[in-house]
Amino acid sequence: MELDPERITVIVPDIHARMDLVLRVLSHRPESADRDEQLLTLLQSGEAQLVCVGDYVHAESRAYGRWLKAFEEFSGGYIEHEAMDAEMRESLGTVEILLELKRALPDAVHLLKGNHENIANEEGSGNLPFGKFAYEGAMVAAYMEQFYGDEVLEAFARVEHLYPLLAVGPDFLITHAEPQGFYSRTDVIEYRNKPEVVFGLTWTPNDGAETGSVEQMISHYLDTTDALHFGGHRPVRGAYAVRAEGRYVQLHNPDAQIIAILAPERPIDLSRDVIILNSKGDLSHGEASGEDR
Ligand SMILES: [Mn+2]
Repeated sequence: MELDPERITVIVPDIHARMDLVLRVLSHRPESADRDEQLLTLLQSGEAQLVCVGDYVHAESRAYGRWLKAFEEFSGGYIEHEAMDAEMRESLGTVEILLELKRALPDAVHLLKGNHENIANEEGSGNLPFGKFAYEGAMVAAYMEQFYGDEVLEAFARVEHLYPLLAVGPDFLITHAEPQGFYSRTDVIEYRNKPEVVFGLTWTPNDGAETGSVEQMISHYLDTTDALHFGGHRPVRGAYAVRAEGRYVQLHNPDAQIIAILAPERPIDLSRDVIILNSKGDLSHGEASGEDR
């Protein structure tokens, strides 16, 4: 997906069913804008564009206790389903907000695919079944089948398969995960027939990328060598972490609300452009910690 080089770009990492994060982003007033307006207004006027890096569903560790209760409900065939209802309200509510935005502002809102965009919990097409705190993938697929039916489940899955994998800006790239290898323009455009491209841009663990993959991606897609590649996927402790010799920027801190705002024709400066909207503790800006948890 080619981004508009003349708009402000707002990058939102892994949302994981945090509806409040989406609302806070939309009401944020970017300092780099020409006018003091909320992002939503700037999206409507065509001055800004929003890129979400994927992973819209599944509350993470903040809902650990609820996942354990929901697993008991799942094991009992959802005769009781209070905990899972709460989880699904947040997950489906987040996707509903994002898709309403996409439908209203198709040129200004871009939703990339993450590894959690796999409602059917399938293995194949670059997807793997998901389970971290419980059997989230299986639990969600069963819930969808039982309470919404196959038709809704299949339609939801079709939308997920259509989410793009890569956004190309003037001096930056955005994917869900660090590129595991190098994927050419043709590979990415033909990703629906190339599961290895889907997998390689959504699942890469820390230290799982081939040496030089980010640098190759940047030099293939962009004219400038002074560019960065942004992604989410693996949690970081500070505001962001850098890998791949400083070229790959990881934004996802599950305990905070962190975005990046890149203005056109202004060199990227992470200490200024990574914005902490909200955090529980005192996050030192720019502290890098690429540790997985
Ligand atoms: Mn992910």
